[in-house]
Amino acid sequence: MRLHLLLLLALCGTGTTAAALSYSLRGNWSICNGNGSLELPGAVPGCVHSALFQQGLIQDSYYRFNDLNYRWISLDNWTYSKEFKIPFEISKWQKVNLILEGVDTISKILFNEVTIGETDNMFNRYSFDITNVVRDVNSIELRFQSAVLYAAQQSKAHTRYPVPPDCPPLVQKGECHVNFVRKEQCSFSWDWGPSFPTQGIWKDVRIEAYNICHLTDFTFSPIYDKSAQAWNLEIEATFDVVSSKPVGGQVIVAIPKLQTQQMYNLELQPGKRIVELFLNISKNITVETWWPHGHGNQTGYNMTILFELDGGLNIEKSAKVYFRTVELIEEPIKGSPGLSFYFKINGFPVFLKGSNWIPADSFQDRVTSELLRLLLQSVVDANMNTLRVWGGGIYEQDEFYELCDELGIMVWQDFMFACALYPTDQGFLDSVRAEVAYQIKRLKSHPSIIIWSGNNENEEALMMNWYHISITDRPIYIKDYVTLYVKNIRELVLAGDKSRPFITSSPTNGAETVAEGWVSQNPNSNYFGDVHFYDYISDCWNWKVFPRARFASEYGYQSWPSFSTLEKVSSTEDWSFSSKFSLHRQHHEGGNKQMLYQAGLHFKLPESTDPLRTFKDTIYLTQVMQAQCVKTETEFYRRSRSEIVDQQGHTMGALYWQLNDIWQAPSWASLEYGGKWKMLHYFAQNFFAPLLPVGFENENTFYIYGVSDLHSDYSMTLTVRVHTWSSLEPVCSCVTEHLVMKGGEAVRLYEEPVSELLRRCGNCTRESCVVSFYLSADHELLSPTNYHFLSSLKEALGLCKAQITAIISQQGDIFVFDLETSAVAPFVWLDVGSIPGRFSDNGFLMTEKTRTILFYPWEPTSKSDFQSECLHTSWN
Ligand code: BMA
Repeated sequence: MRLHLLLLLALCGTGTTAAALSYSLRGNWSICNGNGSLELPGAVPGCVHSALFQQGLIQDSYYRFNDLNYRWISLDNWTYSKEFKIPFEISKWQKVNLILEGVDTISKILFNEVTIGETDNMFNRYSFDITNVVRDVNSIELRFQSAVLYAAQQSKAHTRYPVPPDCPPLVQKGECHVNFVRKEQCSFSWDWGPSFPTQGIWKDVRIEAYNICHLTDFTFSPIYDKSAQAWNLEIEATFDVVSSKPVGGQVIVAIPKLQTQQMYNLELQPGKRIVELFLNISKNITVETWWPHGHGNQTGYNMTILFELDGGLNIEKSAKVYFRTVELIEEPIKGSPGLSFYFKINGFPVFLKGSNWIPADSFQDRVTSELLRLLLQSVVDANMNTLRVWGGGIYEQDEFYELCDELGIMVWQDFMFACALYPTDQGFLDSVRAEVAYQIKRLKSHPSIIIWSGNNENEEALMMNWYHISITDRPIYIKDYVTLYVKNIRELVLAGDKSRPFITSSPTNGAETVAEGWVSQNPNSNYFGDVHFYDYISDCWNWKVFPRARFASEYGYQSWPSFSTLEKVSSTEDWSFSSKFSLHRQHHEGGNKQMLYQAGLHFKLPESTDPLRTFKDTIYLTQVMQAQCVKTETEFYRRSRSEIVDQQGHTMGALYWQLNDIWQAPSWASLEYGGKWKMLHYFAQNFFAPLLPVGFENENTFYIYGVSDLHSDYSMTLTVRVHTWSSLEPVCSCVTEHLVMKGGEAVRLYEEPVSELLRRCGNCTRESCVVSFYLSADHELLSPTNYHFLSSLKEALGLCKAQITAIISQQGDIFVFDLETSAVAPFVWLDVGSIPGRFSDNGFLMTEKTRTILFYPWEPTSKSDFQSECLHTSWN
């Protein structure tokens, strides 16, 4: 048997003492249900659903209607237990703790049959002193209570006034009162996700034993001192000193690459002690800052800290330190009432481009490092620089933030409260306070996190009265709101992390919300803060329907995931748009109808005699519609960055809803469950390009704006082409004089009345022609080729079904698709089913006879794999 024994410290030199021993309790445990009728082995970290599946006792929980079939699992009260021998002499240690990094959620813990504590918050880390109960051979038991039953009890016990919402909308098929339990809020169902309120030990468990003193927490923040023009590092180390006498010694902090080394003397008094160290980095040394993706490098520096304490006790830590500043700028704007809302990174205004992150699976034990890397790599591959970790999910695992640091992804970090009002009785607040303090400590060293935000949409829920609270009762709820997010969460943030801004909610009006007493009359104002915007009725090709806001942190449209993704969790009878399955997986009221309605505004809806063809074409069309809608909206936000129009504008952020999927179902996501790119994600790669020409019409004049996220000005030309739908030869083409694209600006590059453009280009009409355009310099393409439709495609004249062929060849690990088309083709979609990987571009407008597209596989793939898959180049 392999012993999970880890010697935390190297023993070196004479008289050196081991600081601590750690024994992991990961691995195999026993699980049994409430009445003992089911007993099975289960992995830790893990959950009951995964254990049942691994034992073959249930099917894949995501298959067809299993979310309903397996509801019993979360309504039962399960127990996790384990017996183990500690492989070191326990009596030699002064203090022994049981550390649980994450318990999901409500449990009572027995150690050698003695109750040592309880848990009620899956976001907290728990440490229990077991010095007096631990033996050589031990038993541990976590007796869980169903979180669903617990939430119901808590809500019932809250008799003074209701705390809405009680239950999710019926279409979500979820559980009630999730706001009464500190657990992933979307695990009780969401408008894109199933209800799987898991139970289990979802993170690491271990026993730690130590003498003299022990380092329990370690965190740091780089702070730039403007007046001294130098960087400082504030380091905080928390010790549990178990020695009865003070422990003295010294600590040496070193960042070799910055030629920085400092030594401090210490004296630790018995008890819990916090040591604060300030490390000054000489202003004569060049510190390379951390930049978001697309703005510079993500340079980090290795730091070591060595505590040399009395009795030969050495404690060593190492970490990567990144230096960057972040400011949230809220200041008056000329020509517009209200305040700006944008971020400066290292003093440079940055337009935040990206999306919203939700949990990658209902079962966190299935979220592997590979999956995280793949999803986050797809973020930067699509030219994004920001993710908002949305408040209805989880504070992500360490690796998520490490990857964001490494890849240059800025994180807008919500605290985990969403779309609800919350109770504020003392027990609830105590639990939240412990959670928040712990998460700040765990996460604050990450440069990727640029802002903390109190919750998702709760200011709006309150002020727009989503829950029909009578106006006379509202003050009670406002008081609770302020208690939770301002008097508790905000205070903890201010005390624990001075290195980044905090806002109470999203959407919010920022400084205006503060001025109005922490709740604004209209938290979704275009003049302040951020907005969330959804409209499924108006025509999304009309940019005038979108809010000219300071910052759009949520907006989007639904689509269906591809057939190859759905196929894995469905059976033949499910494969139609109106099947019971298609209705079941749609958790947003009217969602399927809305998609067809929006698609129908510009496209003919599929109607093949083959029902499976119709289903696949409908899926495809929902993806076309979603991609085109989010493109129009995002381009509108990007081109609004430098302008004030009708007193509104200076938009400095576009984060669409939502990046990823939790299961295989229709949703707003651009990445399917498992990571496959929807058409929207390919579009995002283009509409988030650092240099982008954006075309649009206003009052029958066609405009092209040039958007630049670059730091300096570049000279280039704009090429504008017009094609008829019926010919691969452009009917006209013009190239502008040299233009200067100003860094960090959106400027008008081109303007022409549509009638003029049509007249100039032969016999064009709105229906027969399409415009495309790109930026280049010295024959080098500097932007994606963008396009503008002059009419709906259902009215397009001369557009015929193109014959497209593909010849596939292999070059190293990459596959080359040489395409040839018989006619102009919009939304050309290459689909290789479930072969993991992505294309260099997809869903594109093909106006040239040939085009080469690359396929980057994510796993070893051979050419023959493609032949067995359907290669699908279609447009209906
Ligand atoms: C907002 C989000 C999510 C939701 C999305 C789509 O409300 O914060 O709660 O999934 O819109 O409806």
